[in-house]
Amino acid sequence: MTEQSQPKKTAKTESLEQFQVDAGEQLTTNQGVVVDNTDNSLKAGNRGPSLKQDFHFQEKLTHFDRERIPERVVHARGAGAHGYFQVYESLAEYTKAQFLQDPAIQTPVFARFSTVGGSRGSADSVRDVRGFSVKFYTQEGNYDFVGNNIPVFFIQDAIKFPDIVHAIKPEPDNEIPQASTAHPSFWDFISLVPESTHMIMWLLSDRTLPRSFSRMQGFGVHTYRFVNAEGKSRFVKFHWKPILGVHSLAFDEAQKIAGKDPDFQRRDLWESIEQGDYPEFELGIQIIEEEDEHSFDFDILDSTKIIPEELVPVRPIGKMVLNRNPDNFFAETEQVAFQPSNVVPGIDFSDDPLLQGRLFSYHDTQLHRLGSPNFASLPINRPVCPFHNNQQDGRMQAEVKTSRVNYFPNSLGGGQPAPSETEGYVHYPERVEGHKVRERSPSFGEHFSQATLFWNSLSAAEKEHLVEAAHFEIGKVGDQGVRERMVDRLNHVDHELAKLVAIGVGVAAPTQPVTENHGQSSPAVSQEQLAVKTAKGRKVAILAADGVDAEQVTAIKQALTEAGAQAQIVAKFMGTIKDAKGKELKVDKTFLTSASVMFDAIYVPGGAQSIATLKANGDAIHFIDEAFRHCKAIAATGEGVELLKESSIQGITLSDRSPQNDQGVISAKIPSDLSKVAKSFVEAIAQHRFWTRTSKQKVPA
Ligand code: HDD
Repeated sequence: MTEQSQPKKTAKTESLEQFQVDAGEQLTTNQGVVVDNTDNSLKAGNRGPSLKQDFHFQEKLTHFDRERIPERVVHARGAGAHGYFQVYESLAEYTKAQFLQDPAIQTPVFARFSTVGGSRGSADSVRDVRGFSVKFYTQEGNYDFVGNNIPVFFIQDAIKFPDIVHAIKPEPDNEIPQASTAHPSFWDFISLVPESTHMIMWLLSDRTLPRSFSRMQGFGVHTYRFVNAEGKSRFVKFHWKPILGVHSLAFDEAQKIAGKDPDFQRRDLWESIEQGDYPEFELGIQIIEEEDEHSFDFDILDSTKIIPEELVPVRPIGKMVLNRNPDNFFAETEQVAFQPSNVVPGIDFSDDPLLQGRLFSYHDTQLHRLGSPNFASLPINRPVCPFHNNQQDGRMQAEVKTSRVNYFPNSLGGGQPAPSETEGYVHYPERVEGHKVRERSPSFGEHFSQATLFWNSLSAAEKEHLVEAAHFEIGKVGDQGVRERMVDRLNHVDHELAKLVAIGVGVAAPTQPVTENHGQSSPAVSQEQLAVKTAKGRKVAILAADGVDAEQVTAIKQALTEAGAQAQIVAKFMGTIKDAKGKELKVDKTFLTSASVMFDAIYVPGGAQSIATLKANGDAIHFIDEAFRHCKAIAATGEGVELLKESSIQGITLSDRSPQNDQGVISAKIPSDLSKVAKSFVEAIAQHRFWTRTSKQKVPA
């Protein structure tokens, strides 16, 4: 990145800089004593036993022994980035939150994206919900948005959270499986908890296989409140939309990536920021007037329900840009502590029983995970506005509080720090009454209608993927009773769906629907509606060997670069290859260090010798077969078309003369106009995937 394109420093960058420590020149102990030798412990004789007085050894080893802290009990695997948020126009009508008033203000943020079930070292690309957390460092204190890439949740009441998480996590006897819901205890729980039905429809959909963190939505899930300066409250739901559109991996691809590059999404986030392709998300809100609270046929406090965008449109209010990678993973991404209870004046809670429990749980978990009530003064968690109170001492208190008083009221400290009568956070004075009961409101009682709405809204390809996911997930359950209960559950959603799933999981198909499908849909939930046709940020493999036609490579590569995509030459060995005229071309990856699943598209340039070599290389053929199976754009020019013919791809017309584009396979045997081929290829890449490619199942990959 050039010096000029370096992102502007934010108040948070400056706050973090105070704590930055460089590697230094001399190795010292933590006490600052210079170390003369760190390779040999102190011994009695050079073959003798080690000595207890070796303070350097003791310090080095004892610190090492304590390097790990407990991982997050959920969302342990994640990646973070710094950036800023800027509102489009003042939202004073709805909220007094200061960071939502002025379009000129850039509020620093730190975002963390995560999987839910896997451990810290698990793979990124597994089928799972993704966490979407944003800490806004506002001038009125930290506001934490702690959401997911799915707008609903498994359960309605926080008291069931330990149960659902136990069911999701590896089973307690053998700790199998890692980072996967495809196991008996998860589906056992789901099959007994009807309120989870809507969520598992989303879980089985492509939403849980995002292509990257920058290509997925984020949702606040709960209904929150906005409160304006006059004290008027309205309900609000939050939605983040990625500027690059919502795109997913193919399931088989995601599973293979988990082995080939377990850091796939973390790497993508990191590299896109390093390259200056900053991930951007637009924040939108749905506003519901207080008097409309009960005007829906579901309860807006029920986190297993969406408010369909057709009923309440989403209004875009601002944009987040992530433009700086963390300096230290542990200090920032691991130690960042998100809490839905971190709100600023103008943003308040609703009575959603799931949210209410979260308001307790996150603070509690940070105390355990970070080990001290002083976690809030860790560099990444510190607000950028002044903060003072009488909370004292505790483990790892790093601040030296200089005041003589640490209580309120006081006279010795001039009565300070004192609460403000004008600016303080005032909880919305909602009127509440009722008996103390352990009950669920009857308005939370209907569990299938929105699951049906979701199913009805999917495209044919999305439905096919969902059924395949169900075959996989429920098919991994040995217990016939659980599988039968799940088919029965899906029969409450849609009869056809239940029949399609039943075939794959060895259960007799239900003969009758439980209820007729209501036939309603909400197009906004289909991610095909949210796809953005751009080749920006896409990765393209150019398969080549000695003798490749460099003119073709250059023309296509240039068009890809102009479209914001990145092209890499993949060959048998690292180093260089020679083009047909003997000029050297740098190899970026080999067939061993990469795989088709790490790219969005493939290009095979001509050159008789290059193609003859690739034809004899099973890895090159497999590259093409696999990319075809995963519905990716493929282009071939000149003799490159011969390599496609050698592969197992089928059901596609390949050109013997003028450029041809059949279902995303672009071929030009006689490439008279490379710019036309390039244009067609870029358009195909921008389409992301050709999910409906008819013959894909026949291709072994
Ligand atoms: Fe949670 C972490 C999102 C329900 C208890 N949750 C956590 C993170 C995200 C979410 C994104 C990771 C934060 C980070 O990056 O550090 N959780 C959600 C959403 C929920 C939800 C969108 C439903 C709408 N969670 C939920 C409930 C409870 C928790 C009902 C408990 C009552 N969640 C936790 C936790 C975690 C957490 C145990 C683990 C690590 C952490 O908090 O910091 O407290």
